[in-house]
Parts: sequence; C-alpha cells; structure tokens
Amino acid sequence: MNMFCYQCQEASKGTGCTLVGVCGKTPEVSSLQDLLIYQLKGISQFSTRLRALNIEMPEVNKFVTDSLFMTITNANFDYDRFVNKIIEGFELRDKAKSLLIENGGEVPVSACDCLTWKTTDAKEMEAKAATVGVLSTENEDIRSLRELVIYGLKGIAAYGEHSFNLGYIDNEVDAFMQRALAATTDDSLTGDELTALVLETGKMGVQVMAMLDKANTTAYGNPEITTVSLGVKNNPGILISGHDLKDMEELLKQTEGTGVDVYTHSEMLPANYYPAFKKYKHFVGNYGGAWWSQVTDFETFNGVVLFTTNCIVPPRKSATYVDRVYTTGASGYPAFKHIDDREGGNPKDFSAMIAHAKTFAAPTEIETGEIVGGFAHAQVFALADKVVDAVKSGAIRKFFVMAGCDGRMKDRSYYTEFAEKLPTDTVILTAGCAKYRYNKLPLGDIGGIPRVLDAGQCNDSYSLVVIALKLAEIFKLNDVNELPIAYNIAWYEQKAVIVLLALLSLGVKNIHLGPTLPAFLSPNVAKVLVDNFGIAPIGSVDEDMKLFLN
Ligand code: FSO
Ligand code: SF4
Repeated sequence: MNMFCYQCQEASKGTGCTLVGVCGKTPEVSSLQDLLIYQLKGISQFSTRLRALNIEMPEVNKFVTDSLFMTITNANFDYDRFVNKIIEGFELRDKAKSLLIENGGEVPVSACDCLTWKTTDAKEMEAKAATVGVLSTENEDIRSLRELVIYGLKGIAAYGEHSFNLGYIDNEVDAFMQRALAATTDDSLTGDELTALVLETGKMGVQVMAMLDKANTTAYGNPEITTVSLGVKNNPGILISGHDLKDMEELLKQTEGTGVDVYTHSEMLPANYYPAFKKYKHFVGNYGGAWWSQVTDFETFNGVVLFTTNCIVPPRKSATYVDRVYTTGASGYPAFKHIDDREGGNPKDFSAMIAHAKTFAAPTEIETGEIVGGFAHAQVFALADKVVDAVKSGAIRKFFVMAGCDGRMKDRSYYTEFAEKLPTDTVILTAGCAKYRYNKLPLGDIGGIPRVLDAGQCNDSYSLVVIALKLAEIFKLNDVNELPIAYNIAWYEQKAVIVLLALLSLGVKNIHLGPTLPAFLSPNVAKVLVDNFGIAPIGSVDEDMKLFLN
C-alpha cells in the first residue's frame, strides 16, 4: 500500500485508493495531505485553549481553512505547496503554544504528537505521514465518524474561504472547526459523542452556507432568471472554472476593454445569473460541461483557463493546453502557473494571464443554444404565487431535489435517465455541477416554470433548503418532510458531504444518495444514517421512480 484515501465517490474499488489516486493524486502528495490534516489537529488543540482565554488568532483561522480546502479532492496536486504549508503550520503551532504559555494557559496533554513533532525535511514528512493517516485510527466505526467530521469540515472550509474573500468571517464557525479537529484526536470520545459531532458539523454547514449566500448576494445582487449562451464569439477568451466569485469579479474588471472575452466552465456557470456580472458585455456565457469534461473542453477552447478552486483533472500526456492553464487560491497543479493571493487589500493581478490570453485564437464552438438558470431563493420567492398555484392545482405533482456533483463514472448516466423519465408534472430543483447530467435536455416547462430550476453552485443548495422551508410555511406544515419534495442527490467530493450533513441537521429525511454510498461509511455508521435519517443508495431508475412517485 502506497497511500490510503477514501474521501471521494471515486475511491478505488469503492473502498479506497491505495496505489495512486483515481483523481490523479500521487502517494507523495497524499502523504503530505495526511500530515497537514494531522498538523491541523495539533494547532487546533492550542487555538481552542487560547479561545477559552478569549484569545483569537486570525492567522490560525485562515491557515486551518486554507489547509483543509487544499486537501479537498482534486483541488491541489502541488507537492511543494504542501511542503511549504506544513512548514508554515509548524511555526504557527509553536507560536500558538508560546502564546498559550505566556497567558497562563494549560498546555494540552495528549498522546498525539501533533502537538510537538516537527521537521522541515520533505522526506521525513512523507515518512511521518505513513503513521498518522486515516488508517491510524484502528476501530473502523470511530475512523468512519472521525473522517465524516473531517470531510464535512473540508466542505465548510471551502465555503468559509469564499466568504472570507468577500469580507465575511464567522468566528463561531472557526471555533467549531478547530474544536472538532481537536476532538478527532480524543480517544475518550464514544461513537455516540462523535455522531453528535457529525450532526453539529452539519449545523455549522448550514451556518457557513448562509454566510456565503449573504456574502455573494450582498456583493453581486440576487441571482435572477437568466438565459446563458452556450456558443462562442470571435475574440480570444478566458475560461474561468471553480466557485470563487471574488476571483470572477476581479477577472471581469481586469479584462474589460482588453478585447478578451470571459466564459464560465462547470461550477462557475451560475456567475452568469448575478446582476453585478451580467452587466459586462465581454462576459459571453458558458463553455462546455461539468468539471471532468475539461480534458476535451480545454483543448477546443483554445485560450487561457483559470481554476479558482477544484476540480482539476491532471492533463493527459497528449494535452495541448497545459501551458495556458492558471490556478489561484487553494487550487494548484505543478505544471500550471499559479496566481498569488491578494495582498494588502489589493486585487489579484491577472495582467500576465490576460496578456497571455490575447495571443490565442477565439474558442472553437462545440455547441450552440442556451440554458436558463438563476432560481436561487429570492427569484423563486418572486415566483412563489405561481409555484404555489401550480402545486395546488396539481400542475406540479412533485419536486425532485437533484443537487450535488457530477463525476466521470459511467453509472452517472442514471441521473440523465432519471431526469428524462420523470413525469412532465414534476420539477427538478438543482444546484452544483450535478446539473450537467440534464440541464441541456429539452424538459420543457409547466405553465412558464422551467422543469429544471437551477439555484446555482453546490453551496446554493442552501437556497433549495430556504425554498423548502418557505413552502412548508406557506402550506402550513410543521415538517419539511411533509412537502411533495423528494431528494435524489449525487455526490463526488467533500463539499457534497457538508451539503448532505447540512440537510440532515435540518431534519430532511429519506435522501437517496448516489451513485454509490461513501466508502468512508463503515457498515455500522451507514446503519445509523439509514435507521435515523432514512438515507438510501440509489437503485435502478425505474425502481426509484416508482418508489419516489408513490
Ligand atoms: Fe462540482 Fe467539483 Fe461544486 Fe464539487 S465542480 S464537484 S461538490 O467541486 O464543488 O459541485
Ligand atoms: Fe482516491 Fe478520491 Fe482520495 Fe483521490 S480523493 S485519492 S480519487 S479517494
């Protein structure tokens, strides 16, 4: 075994990647990620004690968030960035420890040498990681619960980072993240206590998604119904992927008037729905499909690509686009160029990338037509009367929440088939890149309400919850589960884990999860989720359709 990772849906053989990651993560990078997480558990023990003394270390909060985000599936493949991050972490940990001692705090006593171990040697880091990774927790149920918490925290970190970039910080969320990380080293915690921590993680997931929703809509306005073009124009282009809207804002400002057009890829598609971005004439529309289609989309795009977050697919040997791809923020890939973070309140500097973009031909058109989106909570509330009337009259029989992620495995065609076979009196509520399985199908509308209502990015699943709660209020129901809404959710990486935990913490029951259940759920932990929340794996399209419609 060279490594062990089972954090995403594509975990090898449905159990875990042991030789190399299916995502392309090397054993060396996997080791450094394990060590970074281990280190966070040490730092968090000090910062949690400092907090009890009313001492907040904003640099620790930032470090923990960045580090967790960097370890999300296919966000960052850059060995050197992880080595540097770990070295920075040792310094931060020791600073937190000194501060604790100076302030009369009690230094934690723990069997975890994450409180003391350090090195600046990359090979020693790799060797150490072999003893502190996921499998170092022997009991498979405790391991499962600890990892469920950690993967949820990774999702919280991603959304927290986007909020931070827009000036929104919630110290309660930071405090929770660090307390929870520290708790994963506490051998005295029982399965029940860890299960409670999992649910608390979900609650914090709701809180962080609400914060990000506020940050995005305050800065850029409420998403509104928008027709997004899928074709191309004649100028050279920049294709922006990922989730960070602050990056989007700065890119649009810096490209205005340069003769370079901007297109979205994958999860950046919902940027098209924001009033503040729609005003830019050189913001053309969306190019291509979900994250995994980048291997062909980037070829035909011809121009420069910017990753603001995951999901990066390591380019094939034959790829011609490698030297025109840039990463920024938590994302990284050794062969791509990286754009540094903001410093001193200044925007990121995209000038070199824009100059580079000007040297390329316009994108090759791969499709034409349009898609419609922008159905986040404010827009749906504006249509509430119409929606409620359609439900009351029976024109809409049921809603299907089909949020989450797309992935490259063949069995994901389930979601396309499911959308196609849904009766015409049903509406799909979606968010996240899962939508690419059906957002270009001609599914029509119900009295002017499109049958696929796209709220936005995976974090905008929050909008779907707000919509569900509003409908429950309108229909005077005490329980969201009484609504005619079924949940058939697709997952891939850890942001989907926090979306799932957030839904559970809000009391949503009977969620179907696919295309497979997470490898990190031990049979006992899976049973707890099945017994208490009615979580179920997907079956065949026809069986599931019958089940959902009855
Ligand atoms: Fe998709 Fe990737 Fe948004 Fe994820 S692009 S898979 S859940 O990163 O974050 O939906
Ligand atoms: Fe495997 Fe997923 Fe981990 Fe990558 S992130 S190594 S594909 S389990």
